[in-house]
Amino acid sequence: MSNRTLTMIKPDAMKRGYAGGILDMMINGGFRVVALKQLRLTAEKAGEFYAVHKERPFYGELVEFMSSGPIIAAILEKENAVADFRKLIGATNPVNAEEGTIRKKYATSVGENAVHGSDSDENAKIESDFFFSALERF
Ligand code: 3AN
Repeated sequence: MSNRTLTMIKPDAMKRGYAGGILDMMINGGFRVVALKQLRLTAEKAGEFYAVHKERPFYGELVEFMSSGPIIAAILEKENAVADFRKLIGATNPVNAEEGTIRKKYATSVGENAVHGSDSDENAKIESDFFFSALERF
């Protein structure tokens, strides 16, 4: 079990000014910020990040959306980080997200769902290395 996960605050939440509120929920949820940056993905980089979804019907839409504006990427630390963070963000589709979750409060649709959270320890490492060098982690 690893104690780190990778999150992104997605373009929809950034555009609506929710970044501060979302970071607040992460920190109040017991997660420590190990690394953090604001950046805009190119379509190519967004496609690379979501390569596992390449065959899914929503892939093109997802790549377009994730490169449509700035995002915040961060590595978060907590015991049992991956599973606990998935609990904090809530279901992929905000309609199914529980009360008190980030997606319940801030997401608008299954595509534009405000935040990303790694789905396994293995992917948390791959995704963290995608965004951050060793010098950017504290
Ligand atoms: P999660 O983000 O909860 O891990 P995944 O890994 O199934 O969900 O999907 C990755 C991303 O793809 C989602 N965050 C969402 O933006 C997008 N996505 C997933 N399912 C759909 C869908 N049915 N239609 C449009 N976009 C979707």
